[in-house]
Amino acid sequence: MKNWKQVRADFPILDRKIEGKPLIYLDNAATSQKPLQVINALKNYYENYNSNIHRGLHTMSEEATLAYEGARERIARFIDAASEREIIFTRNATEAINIVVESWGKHNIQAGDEIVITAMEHHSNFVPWQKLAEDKGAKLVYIELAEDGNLDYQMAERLITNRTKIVAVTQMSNVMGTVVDLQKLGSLAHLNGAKFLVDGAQGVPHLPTSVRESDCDFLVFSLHKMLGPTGVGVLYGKEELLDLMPPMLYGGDMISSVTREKTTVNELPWKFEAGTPNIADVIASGVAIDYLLALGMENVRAHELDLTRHAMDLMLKLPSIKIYGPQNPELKGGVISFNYEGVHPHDMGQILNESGIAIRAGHHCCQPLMKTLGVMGTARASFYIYNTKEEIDFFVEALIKAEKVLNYVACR
Ligand code: 7TS
Repeated sequence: MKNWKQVRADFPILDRKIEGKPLIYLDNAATSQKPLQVINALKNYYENYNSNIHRGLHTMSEEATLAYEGARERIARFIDAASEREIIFTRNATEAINIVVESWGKHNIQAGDEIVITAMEHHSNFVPWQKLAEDKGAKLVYIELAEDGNLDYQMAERLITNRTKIVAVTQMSNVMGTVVDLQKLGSLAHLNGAKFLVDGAQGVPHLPTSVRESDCDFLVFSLHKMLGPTGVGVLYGKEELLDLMPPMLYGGDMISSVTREKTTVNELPWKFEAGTPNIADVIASGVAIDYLLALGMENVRAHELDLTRHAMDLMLKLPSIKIYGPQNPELKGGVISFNYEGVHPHDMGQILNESGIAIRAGHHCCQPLMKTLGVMGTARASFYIYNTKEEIDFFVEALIKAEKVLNYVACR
């Protein structure tokens, strides 16, 4: 058994008060909080060895290069990549998807081809593909949700065909927490000669993830959702694919030699990392990965499942709250989207904030999914390693209180 109370002590922000009440942070799907270890790594870099990487021969530059490349190695290990050459640092998951669209999609998708996504994609794994499809005369095809809130895998079997060039799906819905069967979709993609991209922005921070097990061709995620700083994302790609893809940005650091006549592109992974990268934040991201590795992702998943079971148990007893997506906690991550009948989710968010509870309300960058669900938006609570059952009890009590206030307003 992990000591989760001890974990909490590593997060100074959790001592904060909001509206005079202890902060209960349930907006982890938007971004996670950062432990002292990560905050200190940033401070240590700027206080002790701030320098540019890959170029200086001086001690500090060597230290910074080692720490930066060390973070890459740890990330490769964390997602079970075959080599750190397959790990490209980007600004966030969104930029990583755009690199695939720009550098792989533009050269491999033609008129009449099909791009398969799901009805629950975040705009980041939707808008770039929609634009590419428009530009190329290709077709976007959607795997819809089944009655039970899961993906309709029978439909996936029908939709993924030899016209499909890529299947691009989220590992976990940022709205409903729905966990996707990657092995199933990946093998359908590969059986039909298509590539397989996984948007791991919500999955990688919360679930054990192995790129070799899911056999995905690309995986993208953002470190700020997994204890790291903002400004660092990852594009994982199979080496043989990345090797064939042209760089997206040209300039310093992505070259191996330049003459007036010709530039030779650097090898992987640096050919995709033009210019001075986000050195401090990448180094601190390596520390975030260490933190998660020390906890063990199986334990992280088990803790969140425990919290989700508890929350679903209590919330399903509230008659006027509707919960979207799978109702079985075993099939979802620690993300619960709900609405109180007749109440705008923003009002719900505001009332909860008065009790010190931070949730997100709105469309969660999933407008097409909102349309499918027939709502303008939802209120969303999302959990992470430092949340406790006591916080969930408090949250559900606040929901009950909110219900009374809203009922009173509704009846007047
Ligand atoms: N994909 C998914 C599934 C996401 O949930 C998000 C961010 C992204 C991509 C984009 O990540 P970024 O780091 O590039 O911005 N999701 C959310 C959210 O649910 N609330 O705020 C951000």
